[in-house]
Amino acid sequence: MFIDDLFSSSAPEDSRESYGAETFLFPGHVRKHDLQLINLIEDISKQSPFRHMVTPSGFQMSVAMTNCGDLGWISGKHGFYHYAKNDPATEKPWPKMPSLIYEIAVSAAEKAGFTGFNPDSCIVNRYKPGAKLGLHQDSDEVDFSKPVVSISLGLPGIFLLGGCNRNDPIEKLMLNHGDVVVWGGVDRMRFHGIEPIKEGCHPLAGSFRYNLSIRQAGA
Ligand code: MD3
Ligand code: FE
Repeated sequence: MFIDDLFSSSAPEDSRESYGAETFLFPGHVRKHDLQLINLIEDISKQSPFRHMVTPSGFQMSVAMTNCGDLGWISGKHGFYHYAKNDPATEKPWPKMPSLIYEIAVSAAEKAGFTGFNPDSCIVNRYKPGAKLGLHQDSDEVDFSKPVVSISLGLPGIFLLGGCNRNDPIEKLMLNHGDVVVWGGVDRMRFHGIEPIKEGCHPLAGSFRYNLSIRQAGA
């Protein structure tokens, strides 16, 4: 199969919205793989279950998380965030990154102008209504020249997109089922978060929002 088949829109002109110099939203671009992606999340969570990480201040995050790929993002003792080869819950390697997720990420990164992306990690976030993600930067990866690709599934979420300083103005944008976002370059260190998810029922995902964020975490 051609990589392009894995990431295309039904829109005549590939729709791509810019939210910064190197921030791109591809609305609904993976909707055609939605059932497969939901099934992959189910497989992953059977091997490495969803859990609530602990923040440095000792609180449990409302978002449930797991990972796939060679490296997984975890919080260790005292909420020390880092990437690890093994899932501490199973003491085994994380589930392999499914090729569909890998190919979507590489293809999306290319469409956003990022070549040479070789992701080794995918964080799987699961939000139930009321769950949120506070404003933060992603800074635990080794090489910040590599982009992050995000895939949203299930219930919609209001994404908070700030700038590289915590006090910069924040733009709100809705992330819907099947949306893909790519960030990199000058936008890689932007603060971002997710507002509390509203109640709802999605035909495939039930009362959850899922987000896959695909990264090159190692060297
Ligand atoms: C903006 N997850 O897990 S990735 C995360 O919807 C996280 O669950 C979001 O933020 C979610 O850390 C979606 C969003 C993301 C990732 C990297 C970025 C946004 C970014 C880097 C720079 C700017
Ligand atoms: Fe993040």
